[in-house]
Amino acid sequence: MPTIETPVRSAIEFSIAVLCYRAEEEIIPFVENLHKIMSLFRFEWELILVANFWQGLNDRTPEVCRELAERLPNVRVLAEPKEGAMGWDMRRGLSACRGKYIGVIDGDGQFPVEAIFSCFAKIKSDDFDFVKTYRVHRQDGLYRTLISIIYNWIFHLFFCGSDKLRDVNSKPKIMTRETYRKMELRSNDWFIDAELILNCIDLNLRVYEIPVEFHSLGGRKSFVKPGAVLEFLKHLIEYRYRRSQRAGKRI
Ligand SMILES: Nc1nc2c(ncn2[C@@H]2O[C@H](COP(=O)(O)OP(=O)(O)OP(=O)(O)O)[C@@H](O)[C@H]2O)c(=O)[nH]1
Ligand SMILES: [Mg+2]
Repeated sequence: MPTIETPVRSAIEFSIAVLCYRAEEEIIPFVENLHKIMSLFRFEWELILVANFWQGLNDRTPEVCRELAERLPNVRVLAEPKEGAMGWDMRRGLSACRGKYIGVIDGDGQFPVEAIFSCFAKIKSDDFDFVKTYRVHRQDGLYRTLISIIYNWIFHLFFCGSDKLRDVNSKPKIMTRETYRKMELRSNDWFIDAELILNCIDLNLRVYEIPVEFHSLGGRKSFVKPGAVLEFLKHLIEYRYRRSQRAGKRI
């Protein structure tokens, strides 16, 4: 059974981590579609299915992902008991990526898989450090759009210079391995997306953004609660404090 410990076969050009949290069977069409398109590439690539789970919850996602990895080549599965929320999963997924270019996307189908290829083509052809999308059309309703507007507004208020970058939480996010290696990421929750962008700013990286359409959720209700904005605010204050501490040490 393919696991994350699979030894390195050869130089992998591109790895993409797919966040599959509690997706169960709904992850199948997304992965099959992504795999079909990736199979057209003539270089080495891999898909990392992040199927981490909360112990005690009845969640079939790990076994669904393992079945996918058994029948689809170049697919590996991360299925560990969760020690954190989305940020923890994202960091685990990115760290498992072995490619020269690495990235992450949600597996709930809200972002079109094609966006992965637009981002990958851009980072490769124009030598950027980090390429992400921003959502121009959202079909996920007023509630989520409003939360995102408040989220981004607070972010830009806190960090001058960040206003050149739109839509902190949009994915896919693709970067070079070298970029990821330089970053200092510690968030276990939704703040991870902001942390990635703040690292881009602090490290003065070359970032490019591509417009994307964001689809509705379909079956399930949004996982994002209004409290996420307060949690975000708390993390922003902490990040600013840490940043000033770092600057203080350098003087
Ligand atoms: N909510 C949640 N998502 C997680 C977690 N771990 C990983 N994820 C992944 O994070 C991705 C983004 O989460 P979503 O809840 O879809 O975030 P969103 O699209 O901004 O918001 P909604 O779709 O409205 O819930 C999903 O693809 C999940 O697989 C977790 O602990 N909680
Ligand atoms: Mg979603």
